[in-house]
Amino acid sequence: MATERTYIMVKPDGVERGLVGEIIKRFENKGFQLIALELKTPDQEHLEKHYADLSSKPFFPGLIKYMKSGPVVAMVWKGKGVVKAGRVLLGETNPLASLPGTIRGDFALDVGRNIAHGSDSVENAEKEIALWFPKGVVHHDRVIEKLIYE
Ligand code: DAT
Ligand code: MG
Repeated sequence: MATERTYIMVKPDGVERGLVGEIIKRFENKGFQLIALELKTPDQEHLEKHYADLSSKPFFPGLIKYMKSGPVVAMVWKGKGVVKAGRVLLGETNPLASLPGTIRGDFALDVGRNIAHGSDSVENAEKEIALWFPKGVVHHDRVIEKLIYE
């Protein structure tokens, strides 16, 4: 059974625009398993930890302000190749460079309002999951597993 996990987050603009269901639907349709989900209002310190690798970037203060502007939907998804596949479902960082059919390609225009986050490596995914879900995730063996994996 696939054990790879990724951290996916609908950002405040995605929540405000009512795109939570749309984003969840795309991960469900693909066959990935939802193993954690919570609506959260992270504080400055938490967001600075999440985006620590970008702290020297000029857009960092604006990024943190935007991420604090409303609730986010924090999720963990599990499945074969889910980290890379999650990034493919999301599209490019810059929505204008994202193909139609991707989340950012279909629903966003500006890099600073790109609707959703997805971990960029297995290692970072595990770090982000530990940060956002310190109490852990749900462990459940789906009955449909053999219809999704050969
Ligand atoms: P991604 O979210 O695709 O992993 P990233 O980790 O490089 O991209 O950056 C995190 C977020 O920071 C990104 O989703 C939007 C914002 N961001 C990145 N580059 C930016 C830029 N040049 N101007 C404004 N915001 C930017
Ligand atoms: Mg990133």
